[in-house]
Amino acid sequence: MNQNEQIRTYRAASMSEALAMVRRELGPDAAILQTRRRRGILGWVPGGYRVEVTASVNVNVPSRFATEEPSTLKGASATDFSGDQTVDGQAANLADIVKDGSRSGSELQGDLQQRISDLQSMVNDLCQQSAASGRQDVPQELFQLYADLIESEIPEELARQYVERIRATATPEELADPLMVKAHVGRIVESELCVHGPIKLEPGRRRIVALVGPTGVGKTTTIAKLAANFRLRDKRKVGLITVDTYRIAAVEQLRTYADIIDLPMQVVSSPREMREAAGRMSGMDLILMDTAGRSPRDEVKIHELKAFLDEAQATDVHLVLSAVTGANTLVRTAERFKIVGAGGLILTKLDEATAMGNLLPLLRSGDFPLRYVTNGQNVPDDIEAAEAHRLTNQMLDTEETTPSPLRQWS
Ligand SMILES: Nc1nc2c(ncn2[C@@H]2O[C@H](COP(=O)(O)OP(=O)(O)OP(=O)(O)O)[C@@H](O)[C@H]2O)c(=O)[nH]1
Ligand SMILES: [Mg+2]
Repeated sequence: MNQNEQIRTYRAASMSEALAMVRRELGPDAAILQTRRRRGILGWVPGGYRVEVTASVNVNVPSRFATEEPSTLKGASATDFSGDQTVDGQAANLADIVKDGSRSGSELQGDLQQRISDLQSMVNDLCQQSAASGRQDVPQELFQLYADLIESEIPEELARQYVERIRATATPEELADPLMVKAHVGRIVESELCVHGPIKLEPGRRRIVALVGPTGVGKTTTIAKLAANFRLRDKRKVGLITVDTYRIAAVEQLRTYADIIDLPMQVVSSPREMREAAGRMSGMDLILMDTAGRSPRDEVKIHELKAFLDEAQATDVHLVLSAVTGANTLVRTAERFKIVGAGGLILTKLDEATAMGNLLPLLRSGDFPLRYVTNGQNVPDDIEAAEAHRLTNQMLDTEETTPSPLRQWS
């Protein structure tokens, strides 16, 4: 067996199935190095799995549980384990049963099933003990807070930091009251959010606002919402430019909105045409520029986009991201779009998010001040100026409020 073959991973629908595979392929001396359970539907689809066991026959480590005192295994199984009570020991018992030629087929099968089920509950309990020991640094009285933060999808490391800060700064009265603890963490989170609120138009100063971002996040729909509100509600002179000529449907999508709201619109297909198009709209208060969705991994396309934006001399480049995106992807994607000068943020699809703690790492990084959030497909209504207090409540799930239409926009 070469170096790569020393450690193997087995996936199965159940722990007993996975352990049986380990035994069959690596034999009874194999050490179980790690077990993982997967949430979700994977175990129920054909070929899917719910349990992953990493095992080795050659790596010279004892089972990671082998050094535990037998007392720490108390309750690992209701069965009376004879002899060695480690996972390795139980695996050896299995081997003895198999080698014992005096047993009938059905006896052997029954014994094996019993032993495998013992082994399964032992591994389950050890996994639980192991998970619980990882939580030891969360103080008992703040465990509910920690669990709530994780439930809100705040990344674990960040949740621990908040718990630590609360432990260091909260008064004993606060610590005794879960609502006060939640309010305290709310104040910390709110103070960290980088939120700048809506675009402010000044008389005599034309703004060119471009929306950029990955495909399908809601750029065009958000342009339509912004345009309709600035034009119809605030009575501003608004023009549209689209550089999304990659799809005919994209141009038509924006043109439909331009016709309904009665706005001038220019279609630009090269950086050279951009300056002329912007020139033709010199009398506007606000030019909103729609761009084609770009994969954050496609550097060539992102540089192409930059050439258009430079030519337009855009005053604001806002990155549009969907709130239904993992915390790490949000941060990495935002990083990639810095190249085009994106300095503001619009978060879309808040209505589809089941939790919002995933937004926190990006919003507290300070690099992308949040300007708007959108919460539905309706143009022009489903957009709000970003507001730190409200967003904090949504993220921590501490308040259910429906804003009035006026507060939504201004
Ligand atoms: N639920 C929900 N859907 C939204 C929201 N904003 C946009 N959408 C929907 O998201 C889909 C994509 O919206 P578009 O505006 O075409 O997205 P885009 O970023 O312009 O897409 P590309 O130009 O293809 O990159 C449409 O079905 C929109 O109705 C929102 O806030 N909530
Ligand atoms: Mg679009």
